[in-house]
Amino acid sequence: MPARRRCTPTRRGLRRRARYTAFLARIQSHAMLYAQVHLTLPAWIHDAVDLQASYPGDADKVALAIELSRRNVEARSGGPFGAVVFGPDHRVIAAGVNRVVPHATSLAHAENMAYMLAQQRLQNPRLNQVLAPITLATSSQPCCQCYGATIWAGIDRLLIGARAEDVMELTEFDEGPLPADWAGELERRGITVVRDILREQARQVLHVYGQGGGEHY
Ligand code: AZG
Ligand code: ZN
Repeated sequence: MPARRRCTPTRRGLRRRARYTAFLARIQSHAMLYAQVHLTLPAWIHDAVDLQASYPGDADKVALAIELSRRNVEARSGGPFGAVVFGPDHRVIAAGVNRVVPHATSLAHAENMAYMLAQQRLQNPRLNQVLAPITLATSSQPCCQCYGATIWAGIDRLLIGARAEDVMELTEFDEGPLPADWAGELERRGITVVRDILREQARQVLHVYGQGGGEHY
């Protein structure tokens, strides 16, 4: 293959650099006041989630959350986490995957995405004021941020695949501090917690992400 020649920048290159410099100057001077946030799931989510399907068992529900985490890694559309909100008929109300890096938003964890989208669909910040019981299935134990969100989202059951220690063993994510009796605190607020559902499958996705040198933050 012929060696690439270093050449002087083209006019197009210079224009692009000038636009980038102007963009940096604008954000550095805080000239733009942002007044809205737009968060999305990746386009593949429509192939992965069937709103008509029923997921009757706890393992069926967590299996879907793990499958979303796997696809998110495969598609490089975010971190190795998936979560799904289910209604009393065992059908999906909303799904979420981690979108932190694509959206430059530390709040965009899988569980938070699923809660926000379910709240928009039901038009209520407390999901179980509309339908009950509401279940959240998550591929990994909620981090400290999503733990807080779980208290106020209005769910009745929390189904968990991998543990926080699995996340921190297999990847470089920091899951943050939780109350020593975090599960008891949820139970006292009426949220049933079931852990270690398909834990090995959930760990496998974390392992693949950790080995692949995927981004963490
Ligand atoms: C995370 N932990 C969970 N459970 N979910 C996410 O989306 C995360 N992102 N970083 N740690
Ligand atoms: Zn989280």
